[in-house]
Amino acid sequence: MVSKSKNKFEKVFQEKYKRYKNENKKPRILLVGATGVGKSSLINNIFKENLADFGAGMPVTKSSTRYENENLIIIDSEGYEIGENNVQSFKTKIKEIVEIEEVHVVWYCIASCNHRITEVDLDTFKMLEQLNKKVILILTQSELVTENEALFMKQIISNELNTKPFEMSNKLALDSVELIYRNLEWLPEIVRDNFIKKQKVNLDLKKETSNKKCLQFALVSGVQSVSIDILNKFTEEKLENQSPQFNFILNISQSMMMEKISENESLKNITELFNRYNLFKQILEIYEFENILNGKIINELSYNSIISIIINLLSKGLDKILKTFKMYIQLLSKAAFSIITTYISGYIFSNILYEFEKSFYSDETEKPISIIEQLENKLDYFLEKISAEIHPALSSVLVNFLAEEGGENCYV
Ligand SMILES: Nc1nc2c(ncn2[C@@H]2O[C@H](COP(=O)(O)OP(=O)(O)OP(=O)(O)O)[C@@H](O)[C@H]2O)c(=O)[nH]1
Ligand SMILES: [Mg+2]
Repeated sequence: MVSKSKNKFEKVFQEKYKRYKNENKKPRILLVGATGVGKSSLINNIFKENLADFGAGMPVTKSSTRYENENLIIIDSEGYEIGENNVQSFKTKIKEIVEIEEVHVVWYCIASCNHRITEVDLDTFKMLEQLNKKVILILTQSELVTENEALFMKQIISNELNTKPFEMSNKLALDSVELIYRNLEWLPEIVRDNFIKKQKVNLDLKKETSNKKCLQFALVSGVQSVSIDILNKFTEEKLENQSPQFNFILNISQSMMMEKISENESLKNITELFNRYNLFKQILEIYEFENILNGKIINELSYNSIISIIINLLSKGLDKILKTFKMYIQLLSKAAFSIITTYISGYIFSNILYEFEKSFYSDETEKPISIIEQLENKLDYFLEKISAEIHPALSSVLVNFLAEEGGENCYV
């Protein structure tokens, strides 16, 4: 009896803890502004997801709804009617929300085409700042006003509210990239990865983040490769006694065409393969690539066929680029070799996803799948481009690594 209730307690505890832990990593954004200024549209533009896709919202207060998906929490507050004298009641409603819900940033929306800031906006914005909230002012519907009108609005805002507004339009071409950076600056570190992952307007940021991961994993690879050499000396016998798991991993690695694995190097290659597998997994997550594959646009092609095209591209790319780096490889240690291969495969992978998504989220009619074909056709051009980017970054990793290893004499 006791143990039954203990189990139940544990189960409930685990569930709650898991929820708490996940929730902790979700950016919490509060939308504020008059009705019809474009709060909901903004969410759709930045995250390429409708609030309705988040599922049924839950009320936070009578006048606000909390939408939550696996990575993000949006609190949508009811807009006020422009022209009505509602300063106090609106302020009170917004205050109630931030007292209940710990929001990370407020996206305060004002429509450019209203040509003025209302008293409600002025007062509510100031109140939020006084409550120590991070408030980002977004001028929506900017394409509906002339350049001069927009300038005028921005001037009023910087005079009255002492903040730099971000201009948005239906097409979103304006300040969306800067808006993303401002959010990152203000969001707590623990939720930043989820924000980078969910936003769909600054793909360069995804590339930057993936690149950092490539460096991290490349260095791990280098260190692993050195320690495995030492480990090998002591465990040679055990290695020859191959377990089923061992063979299984060997098979996967061979079918992934990452590298030809020679028998005596297999342990090192397996740790490296795991490392690389984890790197790929994280890059996929940064780009939220599975969403695309499961999405509406690609249905003619299956998940598997796209993955196999990517892997094919990746292995061709790796072969080709490694030839460029042959000089490094001959000169440097095994550790450096692991660094180079891990880094380059991650980098190519990230670039493939980057090109793919760029076409996916752009308004051009070009189908993403044709991008993959183009990449295959223009492989040389594509790889040259990447090669040029890899060179400086990789040199700096190698220099750091070798300096730590005391291997300066490898430079010759
Ligand atoms: N031209 C233009 N229209 C926009 C823009 N943003 C939103 N709209 C349109 O404005 C209308 C209202 O947009 P919503 O996103 O529903 O506005 P909201 O602030 O969420 O409105 P409420 O939830 O009712 O308070 C819709 O018809 C949108 O299509 C924009 O940047 N440019
Ligand atoms: Mg709305």
